Amino acid sequence: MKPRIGKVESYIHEKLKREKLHFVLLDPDDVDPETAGGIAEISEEIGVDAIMIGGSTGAEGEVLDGVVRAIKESSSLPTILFPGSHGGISRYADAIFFMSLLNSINPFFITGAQALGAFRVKRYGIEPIPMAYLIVEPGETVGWVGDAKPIPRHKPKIAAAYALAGQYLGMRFVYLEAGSGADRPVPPEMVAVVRKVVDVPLIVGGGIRTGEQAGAAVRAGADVVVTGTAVEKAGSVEEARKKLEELNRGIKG
Ligand code: 1GP
Repeated sequence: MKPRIGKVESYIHEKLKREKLHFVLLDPDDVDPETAGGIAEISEEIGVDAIMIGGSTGAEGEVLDGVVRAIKESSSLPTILFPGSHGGISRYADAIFFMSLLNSINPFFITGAQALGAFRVKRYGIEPIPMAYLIVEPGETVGWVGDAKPIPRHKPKIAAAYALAGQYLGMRFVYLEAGSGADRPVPPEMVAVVRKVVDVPLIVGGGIRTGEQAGAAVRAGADVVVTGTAVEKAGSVEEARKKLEELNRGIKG
């Protein structure tokens, strides 16, 4: 039996036929529901493609539900959970990156949290999107919390080997993550080497603050660019809009 591709994953594939995509990540530990709703609304207006919701610390329970609901009320963009563990599941989201942190040294982050969360994803009817998640230096909080052995920035072949292993294990997306708030994004040279090796869509995030950095990721071969901190820290709604426009232009050209 073939795996059933859900609505959100089909939407991503359809859009990728025409353009590169921009996902905005909101961490419920950093933004309140009202701010999250406001950012989601602007995101939709300017042509962002989806909202991801999650974080490594505290993005759980009522706090997570409140942010997901506020986003759903303010925009019609797909909402995709980006969980730090099985705690990061909300019944109000459309989909979940059902991800395995392949370069963790702790089996909890490779298969353990996934097993603990699987029944809840099924019960709530959230669309699972299988994804290989790879932490690149510096890795930031998610690298530390996830017991990752971050891939050295100057070793793109290690990233490519893990990414291909993820694809061969059946994962339908690969995510190269420098860590939220990283002072440098994943090097474009690494993105390019991984792009050459894998066939599944490649997501790149962590430390992308400018349109130029977002454009560099796309030119190197990223299909989806994720931005979070740059927008969350914009300071005001108007600044957030400007920042989102700049990042979106970098990605969509
Ligand atoms: C983190 O890749 C995302 O998981 C986004 O990172 O917050 O640095 O944009 P930033």
